[in-house]
Amino acid sequence: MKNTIFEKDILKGLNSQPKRLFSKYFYDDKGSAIFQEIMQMDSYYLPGCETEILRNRSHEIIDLLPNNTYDVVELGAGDGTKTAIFLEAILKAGKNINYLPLDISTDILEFNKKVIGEKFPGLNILPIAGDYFQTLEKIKPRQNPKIVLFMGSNIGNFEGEKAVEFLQFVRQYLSDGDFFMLGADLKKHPHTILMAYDDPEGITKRFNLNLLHRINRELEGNFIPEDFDHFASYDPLSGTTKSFLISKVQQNVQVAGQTIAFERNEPVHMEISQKYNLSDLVQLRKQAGFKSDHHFTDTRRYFSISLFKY
Ligand code: AVI
Repeated sequence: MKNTIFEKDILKGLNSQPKRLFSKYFYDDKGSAIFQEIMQMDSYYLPGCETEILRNRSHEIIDLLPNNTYDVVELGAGDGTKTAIFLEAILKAGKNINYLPLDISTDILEFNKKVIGEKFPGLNILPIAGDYFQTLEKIKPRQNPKIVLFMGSNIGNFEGEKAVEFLQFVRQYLSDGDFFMLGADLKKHPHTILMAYDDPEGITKRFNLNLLHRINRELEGNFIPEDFDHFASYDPLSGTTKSFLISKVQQNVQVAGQTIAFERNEPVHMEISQKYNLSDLVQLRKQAGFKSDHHFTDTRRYFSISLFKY
């Protein structure tokens, strides 16, 4: 019964009107590899901007941290390569830190521990595998003040109120003297944003279609991925990027023993990637119940690393 929740979510989404699939399921091994390709794309400006801020402004962020000792907790830590820049700066500032990378994937945590461990011998690294709930439960009893990192614009993949609910949820695990550090993508020229999600090489298309391959493999599906196009949109008023797969033909697809009917040109909504103004981030911080905020942007003001105080 390995795929019960996956199966339930996929069938629920495909039986909804409009049809829906969820981007949290993009990241099987193949999907994670395609995401690495996306991170290298010229048009996907996000990692470059975040890296620039970490390189140039980490010292300003660290100046706002009054304690000498911190547990640096990273949600969805991934391979830790960008975080290494922040860790280097915080160690250089003479603070004592422990690094707690949290991630659903044990493989990526092993890699993270190797990369960070080689770069900072002697740093105490405590990887914790599991979903956000399981992993945050484990860090709760620790006595050191915490800086919880949630980087890479991952917040943008929560829909609407879910972003606030997630921050409220994380805040429950924090206490006085703790900080939350958020990497968020900012509203900018719509063409720039659209190019990031609609690359001419078709890498983002492959990223979306990979979920159909995954459904075929894991849920006895018979999707023909070539029968679907990728379509991305950005609404400059709401700041919401949406991606869809579009059925090119009228067709019936089998998934886990069910028949799903698609009209010609019918969209399947796959993902949202929310973009913010600094004022939106202040609003988010207030709604989540944090006391204060500071924002550090790159020179083009494309991206913000925002520090919220508990
Ligand atoms: C992981 N997440 C922040 C990415 C984003 O920008 O929303 C996922 C992604 N989807 C398409 N390209 C990248």
